[in-house]
Amino acid sequence: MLKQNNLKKEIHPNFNESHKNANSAWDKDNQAWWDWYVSLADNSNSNVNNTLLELPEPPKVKYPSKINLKQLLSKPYNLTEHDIKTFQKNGFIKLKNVFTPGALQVLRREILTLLRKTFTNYYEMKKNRFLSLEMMWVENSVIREFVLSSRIAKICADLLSVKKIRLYHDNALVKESGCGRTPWHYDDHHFPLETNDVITAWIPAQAIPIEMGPLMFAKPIEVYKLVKDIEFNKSDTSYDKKISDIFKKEEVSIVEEPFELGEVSFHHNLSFHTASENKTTQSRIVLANTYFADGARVVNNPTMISGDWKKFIPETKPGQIVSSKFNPVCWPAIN
Ligand SMILES: O=C(O)CCC(=O)C(=O)O
Ligand SMILES: [Fe+2]
Repeated sequence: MLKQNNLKKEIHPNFNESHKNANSAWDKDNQAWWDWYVSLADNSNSNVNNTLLELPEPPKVKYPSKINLKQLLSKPYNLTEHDIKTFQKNGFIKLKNVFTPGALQVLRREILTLLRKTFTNYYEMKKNRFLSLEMMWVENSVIREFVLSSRIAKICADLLSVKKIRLYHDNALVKESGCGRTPWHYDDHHFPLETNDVITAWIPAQAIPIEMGPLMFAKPIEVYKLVKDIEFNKSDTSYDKKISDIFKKEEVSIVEEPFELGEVSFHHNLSFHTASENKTTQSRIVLANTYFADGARVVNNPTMISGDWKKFIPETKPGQIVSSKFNPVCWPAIN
């Protein structure tokens, strides 16, 4: 069954015009950052009279016990040399069966509970929004298992071919029904880390069909060189449009594929990516954990595009090595 859609096009009211200069620091929270950020996506090709695909709630499965979950999240994944080469060539990889349906049901339940707690009128306000939560692992012991998971962290260290990695941050990235596109970007723009050994594990808490807006990637990794000199524009959709035009003109290969339940993508901070609108009636709930090679420093000049970074790396100045209590070593596992 199809429903009326109303994809968001206007700049969200939380966007503050006072940010005249992309070189200034971001002075608001992470949610305001995402409200601003998705307003930079070009949605001119999406038809407001479009229809939403009616999807049922994800099917219920048996919950794993606490001990079982801990074991699942620390069990090594069978990563091959070919996987590592593919990641290093393309800048991303999608791996199936990283998590079980039971584990993901726990993750989804927990993120939904936090959304309801954080946004008191969650069900009324969520339509067309990109909602985000971060630093969940500090307070929530269940989410902590997923963020500090040695199964995930070892995959990340192996894909980067580094010995030791730390957490930059966790992020629930919730693209609600009717929310428009995520702009084209690479994360090197966003993370104020003086290294390219940075990787994000993008963990869907349900299957993501094409209509829900799975993360999509341009490949190989080098395509960032085609667009790295395009100036970021903080107040309109021109940056997103220019990237898209160049990729079309250069016939860059774009991978937009659904995520089956249990599938996780891993992307490098130089990998260009975007995501389409959520044209379904269900929330696209994802946990995105970013890790980096131990020893990295904060860049000398973080900008507004680096968002709320001081919250993720407290008590650390530009130029200093990142090792705060919120950036624990996740691989090798401590316990
Ligand atoms: O979830 C999205 O739509 C975008 C996520 C993203 O850009 C990232 O995880 O780096
Ligand atoms: Fe990103």
